[in-house]
Amino acid sequence: MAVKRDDFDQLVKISLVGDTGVGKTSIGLRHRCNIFSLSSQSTIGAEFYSRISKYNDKIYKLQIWDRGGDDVDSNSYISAYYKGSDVVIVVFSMDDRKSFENVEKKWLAQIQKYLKSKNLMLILIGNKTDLNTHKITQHEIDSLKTRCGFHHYFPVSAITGMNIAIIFENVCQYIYNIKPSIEPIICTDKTPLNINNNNNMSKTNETKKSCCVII
Ligand SMILES: Nc1nc2c(ncn2[C@@H]2O[C@H](COP(=O)(O)OP(=O)(O)O)[C@@H](O)[C@H]2O)c(=O)[nH]1
Ligand SMILES: [Mg+2]
Repeated sequence: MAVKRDDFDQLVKISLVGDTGVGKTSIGLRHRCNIFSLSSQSTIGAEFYSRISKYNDKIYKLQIWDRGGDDVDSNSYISAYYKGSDVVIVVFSMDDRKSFENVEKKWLAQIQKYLKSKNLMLILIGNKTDLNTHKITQHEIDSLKTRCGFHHYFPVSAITGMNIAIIFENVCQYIYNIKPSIEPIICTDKTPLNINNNNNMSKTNETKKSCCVII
């Protein structure tokens, strides 16, 4: 069935977080365009893209936010980034131990501070599984998942595309089963914009109508 871009039942905000370099932007690119680009550039501020997904009889507009500036710790930036999130995906890299340690130490601590939603879906992703320099054991991942209450863990690779589509299918399934009615995110044109313009995130009619980016 052909679905019009703005014809959907629910808007679902998904926030990607994790240390710089773990592959958040590459995962987004793989999901959005099914490509991998070696020339990925650092994300400045925050960007989002939208994808329409269908699950059973429902059509979801997934709005995926990709955060740059991990070192920006202004309360207003962080709080605006998380605001209204239905799902948070925390990414670490299989070849970077520090990025794994920061899942709990930095990212979960931040999520707990800024997001109070009781229905929040938390997903843990270990990216770069295509490399054979894994620095984290499955036991450590399982124990982190249980300890921190992640709903799912997915080993993925933005290079091969492994497991990336399935993550978003799981999101739709969760929303369908657990959250029958999510309030749409209301953004007005007064929301401050500060976006890098290396993709279609500039302030076009489309973004004015749909949503915003913060810094
Ligand atoms: N081997 C491998 N490299 C990856 C993968 N995903 C991203 N990268 C590389 O990791 C670097 C950082 O990726 P990027 O998406 O910009 O990370 P971000 O800072 O978290 O957005 C880039 O050089 C990517 O080419 C992956 O699945 N496998
Ligand atoms: Mg990035």
